[in-house]
Amino acid sequence: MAELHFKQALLPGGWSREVRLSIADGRIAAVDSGVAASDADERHAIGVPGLPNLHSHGFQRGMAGLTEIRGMSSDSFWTWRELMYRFVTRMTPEDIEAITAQAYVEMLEAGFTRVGEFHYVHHDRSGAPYEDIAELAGRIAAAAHASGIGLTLLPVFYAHAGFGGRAPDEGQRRFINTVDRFGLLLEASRRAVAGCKGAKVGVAPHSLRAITPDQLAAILPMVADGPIHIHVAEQMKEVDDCLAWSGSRPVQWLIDHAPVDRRWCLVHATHMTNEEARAMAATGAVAGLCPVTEANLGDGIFNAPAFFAAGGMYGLGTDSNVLIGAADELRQLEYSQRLKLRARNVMATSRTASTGRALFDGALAGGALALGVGCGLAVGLAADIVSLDADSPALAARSGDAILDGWIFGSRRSPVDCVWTSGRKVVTNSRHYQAEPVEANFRRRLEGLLAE
Ligand code: NGQ
Ligand code: ZN
Repeated sequence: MAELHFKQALLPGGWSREVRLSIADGRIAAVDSGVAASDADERHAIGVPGLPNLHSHGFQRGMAGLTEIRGMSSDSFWTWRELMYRFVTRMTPEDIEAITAQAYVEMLEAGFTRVGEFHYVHHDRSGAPYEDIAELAGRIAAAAHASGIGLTLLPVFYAHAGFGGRAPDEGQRRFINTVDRFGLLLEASRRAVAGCKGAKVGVAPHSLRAITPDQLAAILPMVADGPIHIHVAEQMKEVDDCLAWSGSRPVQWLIDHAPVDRRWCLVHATHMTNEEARAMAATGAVAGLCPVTEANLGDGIFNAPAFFAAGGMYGLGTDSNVLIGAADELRQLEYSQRLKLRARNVMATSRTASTGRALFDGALAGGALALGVGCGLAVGLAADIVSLDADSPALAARSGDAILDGWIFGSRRSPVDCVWTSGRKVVTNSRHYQAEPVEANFRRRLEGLLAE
């Protein structure tokens, strides 16, 4: 049994002073407030729950900063996607594992303790399945295992290049499955994550443009429980194509034709009318917001006022992993709304006047729901814990919610000090215990990939 003591910690009911967390078998076995530290306790100043990162494509970390050069025609999400597809066609399983491990180490150092990996690169470079059809799912699991991050694997079903069942492009060959082969892949993926403690497996129809309604109906029953994730309404072209195909906008189509509920995470859901935002909030589905990537790709700005007024849930994803930061995602979410609405403290609520606290609470609850786990520093839950450095200048003389505001809005250097996942301490002094070898391997793999 390990005992951690915090001068102050954010518990489900709010901030408490002099908190001892007892950890057994990777879970929080007891939470005691108002108790002085004993000699046996490992002492820290500030404790907060680790955040879930509900949407990641780990391999895309390898192309961070490599797509910021202007092309021949005007650049867009779609020209970025061409470059991404080119990167995809080169990677070996070893490359994918090394790059993903680097991404996961960075996530842990940023304060994320669980990742939802939206995993769609399944096949070899020619597009043929590997001998073990879940070879690459196994590589993701290995990266998660090596880093210690909690894993919710979301095997992706991808079949088409556009609405109406358009034949897939050459650049998509590593993603493509039939419904039957996807069933086998899902089974094999469950086996592939078996060695990863606490791992969960959900399912992810990639997007309405990559599947048909019949395929969607066929794959949903393949997971009796567990999260269901889908990309939706990220780009205006997708909205226009969906309207041309069905007469409905994507979020509306999904609500009308699929059993959308709390098991669902609608990733991006950027372009919603007020009516769609209210309808989506009523389903209980989580909006998977990826503010840094959405800014990088020029997606647009989420319809926050309508969605949150209707009580909608949201969580955060680092998606393309162009920059991995929990505070960065939260800040970008708030700032994009401020710029659009020409207002301040948009995400603050009547319950929590502090914007940082409202952002943090929202992302914790929605992220955990979307990844199929519980959240917070509470008895019975996984001991996923982050300590913050009280000596960080951005946190000077702060307590309670002001700590979160200082971290999110005022820190240049991250104050994330130590991180525990399932009770195991994997980050100390802001550094992951495997950061060096993982980074060396990442560098070697990238040098090979980019030299080709
Ligand atoms: C993805 N990215 O799954 O990585 C997609 C592009 C595709 C975003 N939607 C891939 N941001 O559409 O085929
Ligand atoms: Zn994505």
